[in-house]
Amino acid sequence: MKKSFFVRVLSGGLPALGFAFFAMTGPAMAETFGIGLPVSATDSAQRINDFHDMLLVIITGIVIFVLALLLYVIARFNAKANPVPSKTTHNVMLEIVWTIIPVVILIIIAVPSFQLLYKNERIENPEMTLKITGAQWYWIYDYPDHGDINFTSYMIPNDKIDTAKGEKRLLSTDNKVVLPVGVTIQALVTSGPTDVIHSWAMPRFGIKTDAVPGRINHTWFRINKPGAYYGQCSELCGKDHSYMPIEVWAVEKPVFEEWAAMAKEDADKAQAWIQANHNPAAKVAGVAVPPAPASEVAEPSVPEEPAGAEPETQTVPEGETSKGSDE
Ligand SMILES: [Cu+2]
Repeated sequence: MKKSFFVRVLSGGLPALGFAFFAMTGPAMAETFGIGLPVSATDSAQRINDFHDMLLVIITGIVIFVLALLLYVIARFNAKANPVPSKTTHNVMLEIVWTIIPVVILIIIAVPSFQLLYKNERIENPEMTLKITGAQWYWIYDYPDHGDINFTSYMIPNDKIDTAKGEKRLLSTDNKVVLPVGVTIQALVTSGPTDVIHSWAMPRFGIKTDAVPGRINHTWFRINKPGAYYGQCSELCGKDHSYMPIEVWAVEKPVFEEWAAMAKEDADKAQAWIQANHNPAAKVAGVAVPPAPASEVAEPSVPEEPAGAEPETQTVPEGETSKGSDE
């Protein structure tokens, strides 16, 4: 007789799936199934991931051990199997053991946990500074070491998202936070003097730092791999709390230097240049972005804005796409 679907799944499919599941590494699990922590982009985030994995092994062992004890007690000492219960009330050896073992487990957890805190908190010779200011509901970025570059970063509204450029709904911003890879960056995080508390969170960097008005918090990171990285405000800050994402573009150092030199003079022009020529978001999305002709790069077709206008319209790509589709 033909095996039923259920039997075939149980005998072949499930073990194969189970094997594939356990054979996968943490990063593969994160990318394939969306479970586990995001793939780390800094050593700090990697240390957090490793610590998490170690804890997972320990708690899994404890859960299995306690479950096995429970099952044994249920089977061995129920009223039917054990009609005459023992009257034992104390066992000195047992009490010492079940106090000492948990203490040892806690020490095993505490030592790497303090190491992790120490390593992730301490900044060793930062090579550059990024100042991050939270505002209702966008971010302001300053690069004090690069000629006071300053720009705001707003979420791209849903109807303007261009997936061909690798833009992501609710995550992509008009101006990107361009940063170099392999450089120790100290981040000074604060909030506008008349604003509320925000929080600059970047999961793949292992960072979440509160932006508090009148106070400067600091953190640091060193990005290992070029790419587009996304984060969100992580402190309830008002009605558009969920619409002030963070988009970091990590690029090679020479590209960053070129961008910084340009941004010092004209931040909008530099954003247009980097978005046309070095778009890591598009590479992630599997779309190759052809470099823009030199003429366009030199003079991006941004309409002049009156001072104080909403910065939503300041990106160049909009102009480019409408030009392409109309003709
Ligand atoms: Cu916020």
